[in-house]
Amino acid sequence: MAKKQLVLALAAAALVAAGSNAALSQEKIKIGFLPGVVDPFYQVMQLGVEKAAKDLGGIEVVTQIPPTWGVEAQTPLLNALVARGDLNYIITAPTDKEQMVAPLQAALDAGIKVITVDTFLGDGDYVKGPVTFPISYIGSDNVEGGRISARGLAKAIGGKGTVYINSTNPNVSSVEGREQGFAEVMKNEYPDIKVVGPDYNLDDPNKAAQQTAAVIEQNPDLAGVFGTNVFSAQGAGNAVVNAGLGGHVQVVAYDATKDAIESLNKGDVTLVLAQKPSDMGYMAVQFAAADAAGVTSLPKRVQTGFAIIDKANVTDPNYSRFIYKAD
Ligand code: T6T
Repeated sequence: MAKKQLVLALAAAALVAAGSNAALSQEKIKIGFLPGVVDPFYQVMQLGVEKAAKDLGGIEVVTQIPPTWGVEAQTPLLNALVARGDLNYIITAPTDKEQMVAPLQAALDAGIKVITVDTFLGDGDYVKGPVTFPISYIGSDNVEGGRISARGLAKAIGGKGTVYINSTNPNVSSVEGREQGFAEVMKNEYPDIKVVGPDYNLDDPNKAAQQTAAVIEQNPDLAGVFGTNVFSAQGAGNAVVNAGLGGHVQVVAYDATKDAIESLNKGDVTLVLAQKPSDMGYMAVQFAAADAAGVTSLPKRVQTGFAIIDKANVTDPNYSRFIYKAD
C-alpha cells in the first residue's frame, strides 16, 4: 500500500472507531449505586456491582455512599443522583421502608428505574404490597436470618436464660425482620428464654457498646446477645468482652466481618451469619441490564441466602468464602 493510501486507510479506521465509540457511549446504561452506609457489608456489595458492570460491559456506575445511616444522609445523595439527569437506574438500599418511598418515587418520575437491594420499601411485596414501583427487591430473608440466630443462641445457652437484642433503627426492613424472626422463635420455641430489647444504636458501635454495658449491669445473669448487624454486633460484643464476660455471655453476630470472625476464633462470638452482599450487587446490575434489553419477566423478589459460620466450619472454604473481604 502506498504511503498516502495507508494514511487514508488509518484515518478512515480512526473515524469508524470514533463513530462506534460514540454510539457505544450513547447506548451505555448508567446506574446510580446508593447503599445504606459506609460499612464492610456495602463495600462488598459495591465490589459485586462493579464486577457485574465490568463483566457485562457498556455500563457506567456512579456510586454515592452515605457516611451515616438514615434518611437525612441518604436523601440528599439520592436527590443529587437524580439531578445529574443522566442515570437510567438506581440500585439502592432504602434506609427507611416508609420515608424513602417518596424520594425514590421522585427518581422514578424523573425517568430513573429503581431496584432495591438488602432493604425494601413498603412491605417488600412489590407485586401486591403498598409499593410496587421498584423492578425488584434482591436481598436476604431477614426474618429467617433472625430465626436462625435465635435457634443458634438458644442452643448455645442451653435453652434458658435472658437474652438481649441490640439493633440499629426502627423502620429499617432488614434489621426489623431479624428482630421479628428472633423474637418469634424465642416466644414459640423457647418458653424459658426471656428477651430484653431491642435497643436502637442508630448504627453507632459505641452507642451499641454503651447500651449493652447497661443491660449487662441490670441483668447480671445475662446469657446471650444478638447483634442484628455489623455495628450492633461489634459494639455489643465489645461490651461483653470489656465486662470480662467473653465466652460466658454468648454472642450471635449478623454479618461476617473480619472483626466478627476474629471474635469467633477467640471464642467471644458463638455464631456469625454471613449474608451475600456481592450477589445482591451483581444481580441488581444484571437486572438493570436485562430490563434495559427489554426483559419483562424479572422476578420482583430474589433471596440471596446465607452462610452460617461457627468455629467448626470457619476454615472450610465453602463457608470462609462468604466472609466480607473488601480488599
Ligand atoms: O446488615 C447489613 C445490612 O443488611 C443492613 O440492612 C444494615 O446493616 C448492614 O449494612 C451491616 O452494617
